[in-house]
Amino acid sequence: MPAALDVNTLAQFVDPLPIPQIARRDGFRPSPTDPKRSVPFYRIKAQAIVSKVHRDLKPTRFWSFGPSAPGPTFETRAGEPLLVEWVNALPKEHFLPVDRNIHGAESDKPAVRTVVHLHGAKTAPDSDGYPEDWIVPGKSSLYYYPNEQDAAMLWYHDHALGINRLNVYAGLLGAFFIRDSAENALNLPKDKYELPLILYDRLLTRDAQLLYPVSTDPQAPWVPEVFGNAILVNGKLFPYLDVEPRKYRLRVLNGSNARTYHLSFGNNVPFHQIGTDQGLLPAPVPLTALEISPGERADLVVDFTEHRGAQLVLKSDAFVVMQFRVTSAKVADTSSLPPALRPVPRIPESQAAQTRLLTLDEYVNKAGNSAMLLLNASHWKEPVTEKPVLGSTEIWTLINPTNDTHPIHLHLVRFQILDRQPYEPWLFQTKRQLHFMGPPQPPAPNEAGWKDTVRAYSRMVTRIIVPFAGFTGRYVWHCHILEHEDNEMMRPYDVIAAG
Ligand SMILES: [Cu+2]
Repeated sequence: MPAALDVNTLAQFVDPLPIPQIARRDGFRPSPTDPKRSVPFYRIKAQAIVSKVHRDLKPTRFWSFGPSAPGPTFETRAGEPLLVEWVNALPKEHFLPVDRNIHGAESDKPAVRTVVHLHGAKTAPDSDGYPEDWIVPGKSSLYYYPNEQDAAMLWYHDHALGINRLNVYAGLLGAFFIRDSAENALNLPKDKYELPLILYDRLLTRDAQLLYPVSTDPQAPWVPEVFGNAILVNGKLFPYLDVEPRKYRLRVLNGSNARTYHLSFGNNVPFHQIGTDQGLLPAPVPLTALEISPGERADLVVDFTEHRGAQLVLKSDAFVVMQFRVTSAKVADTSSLPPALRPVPRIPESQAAQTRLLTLDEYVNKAGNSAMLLLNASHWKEPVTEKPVLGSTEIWTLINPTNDTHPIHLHLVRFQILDRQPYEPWLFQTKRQLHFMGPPQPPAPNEAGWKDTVRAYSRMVTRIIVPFAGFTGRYVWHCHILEHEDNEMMRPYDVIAAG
């Protein structure tokens, strides 16, 4: 493998934080559900680009949606549908190592395939980016997004079976905001005071190219997780941002393959979390540190008023992420941080029509290394076993005997976390008995909103309550550690019509 870059040799805070441009409409098209109505139409091309991640590095090759990675940010409003033609304009060869042992990426499949999933969207199955609905270079898919859901930060990314981890690592992702009047009425910081912070770590070589590692076994190149040496924010390494001494709204997305961030400004600088994956929390939650796993989003309000003239560094564990330079000018901040945001009524457990026990399983090879992960001990190709009824509510009990946290994502739906409880894995594995080792722990206040991705912690039972609403048809649920998802911690599920 080529040598990795020593990022500590680079100057920090020499590049301004880039803000992805807003996606531009390419006209209007008839609505597929109501041809008398015309809806905004976008054409977005997945293509190869080069981009400088740092002032002192050579340009890096990426694949992106449009001319930059991350791709353009969609801005839309609840109830305002739109159409996107996702075009595969990628080269014919992959520049990252495709593992032909992985399901769906066998040697009879084209190396370059893409399909786009809008994470967090309530979308019909034929526009949800089913992993087998990939297209090859030269083809495109027209997807319809009704946006009939609360204001939230969603994100779009590649979801192609067996190579999703490579395509997202290459840069195929971007942000998608839905706004609504309830959010507008809160007078939160907006326009230039509201910024996406799209985080992903990448392994960079000394000549600043993406390195996707492989195992030492050429027969099985898959690695169980990829962690980078460089944390990029909106595509830059160690960026800075000039801010005014006032409130800012930061929309954080963890778009990493495997890394969980623990973000803080150091010195216990307080901030508030006002929203989670699927929109606003009931009330702002004061924090000094934020844990965020792949796939999750956090809506933060940071008040720089008390830091006039200071420089604050955002860190994650030992990593420097970015710098905020607070100007010393006096400014008038007319935005608010209201004490109440949006009601999130807790769903009573009695509402659940069914409870499913679902295991998160890891399998090791003879050398003791991780070789594969499954959901409920089932491969992707096995018959569908989860068939919730449209309009019903279910409890999904996620049993995690592994040593990893798995961020579990369900397509189509939003859910609430009921609790997490430590249990004894061996008893469950041998006798299928759930023996708890401690009391159930309710979700932290900053998780007590609508979620679409939940951290299932090691040796814990994590319970979520899920109303299945929107559409019938085939969707997927999976771990959002992309190496796990590809091999093959992902399962189809069917939403079925009430009998
Ligand atoms: Cu996982």
